[in-house]
Amino acid sequence: MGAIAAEIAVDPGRVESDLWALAALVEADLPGWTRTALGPVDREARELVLRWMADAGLETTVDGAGNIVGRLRGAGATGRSLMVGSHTDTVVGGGRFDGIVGVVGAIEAVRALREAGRELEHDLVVVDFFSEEPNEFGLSCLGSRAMVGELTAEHLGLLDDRGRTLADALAEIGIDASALLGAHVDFSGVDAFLELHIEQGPYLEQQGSQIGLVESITGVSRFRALFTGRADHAGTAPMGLRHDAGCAAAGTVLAVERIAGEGVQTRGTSGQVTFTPAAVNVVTARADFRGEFRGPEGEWLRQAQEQLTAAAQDEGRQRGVGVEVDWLPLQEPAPMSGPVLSALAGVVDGLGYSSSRLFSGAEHDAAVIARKVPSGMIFVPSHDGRSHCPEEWTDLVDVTAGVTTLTHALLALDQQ
Ligand code: HGY
Ligand code: MN
Ligand code: MN
Repeated sequence: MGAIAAEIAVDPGRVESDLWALAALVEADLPGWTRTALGPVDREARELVLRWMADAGLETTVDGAGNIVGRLRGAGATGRSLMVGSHTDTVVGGGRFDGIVGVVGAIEAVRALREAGRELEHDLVVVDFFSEEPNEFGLSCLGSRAMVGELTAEHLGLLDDRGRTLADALAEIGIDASALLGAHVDFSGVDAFLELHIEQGPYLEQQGSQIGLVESITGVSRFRALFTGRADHAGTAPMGLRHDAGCAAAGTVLAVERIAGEGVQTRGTSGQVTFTPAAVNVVTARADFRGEFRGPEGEWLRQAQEQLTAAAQDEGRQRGVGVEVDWLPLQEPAPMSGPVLSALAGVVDGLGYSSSRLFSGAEHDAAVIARKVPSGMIFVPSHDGRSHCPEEWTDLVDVTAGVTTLTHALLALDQQ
């Protein structure tokens, strides 16, 4: 590590202790390290983050969208600020690092700067974004979207598989829908946003790089497909007379895979598949599943939507099965800020870390905030490229390198 890091000491012990404290707050009846945003233990984890922020000297609030926001006043009376943060909610069966590294790292950066007596000119705003992972309504980055003013009453009317609206689900955890819609922030005073995050892929480990500098973040297009057929006896209903919703859904799931396989750096995934009745000797009357496409080009994502919708309708037509495909608003690919990327590259070189530039196939709050503020992401390697699973792992030495980079990047951006 280079000389410039010597005077500011990020404490690996504190970082590790915080990571494991959050890892202990999980839904015990679910696999991996599960802490879903609308789940039972998220509230306890968020109380812990609030306390860490306050102990680090941040003025804390929770905004109308459930985002935890900590502010450290800067020395300059400029009213300008730098924003940094990530999320602490997980997918079901997730790991201990996705998002969490970015929140723990941001708080540790504040501690390290204060202990070194380094005061920024800018205010420093640390955010634990609410509900970054897709919820049962298929909507991800809920807190950051609310912050940039992208959420609408239409989003609040989205239904989960139980017929509950998003507004109802939020009310159950004390988030008022109108407060959510009013949580948008005036970003005109924010000069840059940084997010530290695990790569969640294999590239950095393959390259032997300690730090990843993200050039752009994937676009995402999610949908819910519903197939309505007819229940029949599995033994007596002739194959040619069936209206098998399950087969129509299965054909569409394979179409997701086929369409995504035809693109460049594109991905397609189907999940949450439900057959009703779930009986081995009854022809499936109703089937539904959620799916998504990802890619670096918005135009490809729009074409994939059209292709998939057509494929689903064709699967339905072949079987006399009704088809509905509902698309969520497309999340456009997000280029990171060139000047922020250059500043990050200078910091990494100054610290003596090896680094690679890369595209992020994972979505992040930074993709949303980047629509308002020059943004950058710092990645640290994921062991075996695994994430969204219990095997998710990043060595503490790599997490510490990421937090050190984040800390010095804030200093560098403060001086720009
Ligand atoms: O799905 C993602 O890429 C992110 O983890 N929400
Ligand atoms: Mn994730
Ligand atoms: Mn994440």
